Amino acid sequence: MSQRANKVALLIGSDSDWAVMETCYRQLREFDLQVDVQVLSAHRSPDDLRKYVQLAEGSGIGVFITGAGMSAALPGVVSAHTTLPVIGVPLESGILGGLDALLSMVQMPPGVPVGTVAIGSAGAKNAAILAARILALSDPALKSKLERFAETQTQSVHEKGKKVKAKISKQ
Ligand code: RP5
Repeated sequence: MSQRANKVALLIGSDSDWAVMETCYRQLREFDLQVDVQVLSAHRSPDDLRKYVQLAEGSGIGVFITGAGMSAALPGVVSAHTTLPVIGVPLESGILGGLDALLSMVQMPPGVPVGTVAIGSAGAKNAAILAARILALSDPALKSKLERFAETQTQSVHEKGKKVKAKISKQ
């Protein structure tokens, strides 16, 4: 029998992707999620990638987050080898500023979905929150953490509003 699917596989195409994807890792850990980080490339280590994805479900992975730049085949290839949800984070790498990776991830053919988020660190953070929301469907404690996260975020907007009003009142 396979384990409960409550872990996140965080895959990056190269170590050069980690500087941005560390944001994703930190956000996942803030939700106390178990994260398996792997450098696996669709183009440079295709056999290793396929083997990892095929074994992942049996090892308790519930969702994949994949960050890659340039032609960014990583999330599409992962999605081709699994029925688990796959989130793609397009990364800036090279002269096209991440637009290349964005289009590669978002333009998947019908039948092989990749949920694509924004380019760079905003996308990396949202990928973590989206993965947590997916896992929270079967984890009430994680859902409570997401609710607290949203409340804290709302509170920070209130504080920003107060700061702007204070600046205006001094003018
Ligand atoms: C992609 O190529 C990786 O995801 C990375 O964003 C980009 C460049 O890789 P390196 O040349 O830095 O290893 O496969």
